[in-house]
Amino acid sequence: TRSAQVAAIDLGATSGRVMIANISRGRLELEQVARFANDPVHLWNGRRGALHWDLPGLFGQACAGLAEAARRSDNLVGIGVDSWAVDYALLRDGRMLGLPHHYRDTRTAVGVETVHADLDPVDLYLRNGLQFLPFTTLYQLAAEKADGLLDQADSALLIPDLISYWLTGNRGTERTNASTTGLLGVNGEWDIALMRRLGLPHNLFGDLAEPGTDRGRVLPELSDRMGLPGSTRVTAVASHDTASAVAAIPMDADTAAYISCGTWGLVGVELDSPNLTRAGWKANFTNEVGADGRIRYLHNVMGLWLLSETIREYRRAGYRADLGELLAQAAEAEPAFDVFDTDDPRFLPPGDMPGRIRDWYLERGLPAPMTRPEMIRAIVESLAAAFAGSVRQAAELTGKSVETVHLVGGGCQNRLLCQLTADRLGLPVLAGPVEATALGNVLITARAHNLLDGDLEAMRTIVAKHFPPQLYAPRTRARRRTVVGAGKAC
Ligand code: LRH
Repeated sequence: TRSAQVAAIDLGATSGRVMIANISRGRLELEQVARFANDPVHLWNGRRGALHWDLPGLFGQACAGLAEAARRSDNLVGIGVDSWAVDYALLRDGRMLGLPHHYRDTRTAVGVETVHADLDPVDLYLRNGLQFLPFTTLYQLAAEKADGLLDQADSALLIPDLISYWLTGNRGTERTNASTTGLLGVNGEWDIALMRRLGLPHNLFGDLAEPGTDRGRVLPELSDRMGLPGSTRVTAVASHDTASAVAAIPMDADTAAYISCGTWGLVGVELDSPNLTRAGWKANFTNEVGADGRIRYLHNVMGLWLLSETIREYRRAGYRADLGELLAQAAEAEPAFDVFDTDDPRFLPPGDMPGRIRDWYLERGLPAPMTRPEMIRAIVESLAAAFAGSVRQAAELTGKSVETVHLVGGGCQNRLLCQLTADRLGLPVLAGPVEATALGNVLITARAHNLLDGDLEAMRTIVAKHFPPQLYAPRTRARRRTVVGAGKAC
């Protein structure tokens, strides 16, 4: 049989990329055809400034990437789109109303206040199963309502659905990403009663679609401009980037925990059904929907954001800060500092990260990292400690025996982070693939086009074969072979 290609548009909060996968007879090759920065824009709105995503710019870059993908392939059959979760565009009559807000914009504080005034956070958790994040879509919509913006909209699209809509003219809301809005019940369907209770329109997002659903052909005027075959179709993949990443982790879900580490570090395990316990709520663990109906039971750890914002601040201050060099120096530095709490909400918005981290120590009367290598070491140590802590909690909260930890995404290239995580857990860390998200994306499109078949496990076997992970053995002396959960269920 002739080989075929599928393309992935994978938009991360720091950068976006377009990848093509060449698939023939069970073989899978992945090639990056475009990579571009995702630089948010700060716009004055008449009353205050707000942080937005430059969606038209990202769409332009994605289209340029697709044009390159078309040049490099001879049988491009499908395209899938994934991105970071929770954010959305408001539309009226099919037209976008202003640029989507960035989830790190601070306007959501109002939304949190109004929602929690009406609904006890525990009740909300029992309804939607989500950890508390101040930027979950429902808080953003509540803030939007307070601003009077919701009245103008007749629909909303999550970011990957918006890109798919601009490509095809067809709308839909894909389920894995919808599960991050806070508006899906734990039964996986829209919670209309919750929307009514919060005074939100109940038909904003429209019908839910499963990963693998066809979104139709690329609009002829676009496919002509990009040089795509007229037959190229768009598939709704597991469009939440983390859902795509988890789909492509070459793990045995019964005995593994995972860390999907990019801008965020998403740390948890895969379950067959939601796990709703008071302990899980307290530990801020979430139940997000994964590919093939799996549940991503995980906690959001701050992730590489702490490093990238620190480097950005150093450069802003005029230092030539190179992350590779600093990491090498950090690996040599003595771990002379306590770890700091990476979950502290002060680290969420963009800004002077080294200053905020230093404040965290000084407020507690603790010695603070002062030099740049010390700061990088403290960040990586603290991330590794947070990763290890969340893996342990995931095991405890679900009763799973965790024997290995898979670390995928950009973070798997950070050797110090992988090693320190293994050391802190006393468990082997299996690092890679770095492009797990794009892989999960192309796998679902390929399956929708019958280029491969089988369940999630079969897809993970393909990943394991073509992208064998790198082992980081724990250097700790007292090795425990597993991290065993208590098996408590309430
Ligand atoms: C990672 C991610 C994560 C969400 C956050 C908004 O990119 O999608 O899963 O919690 O961004």
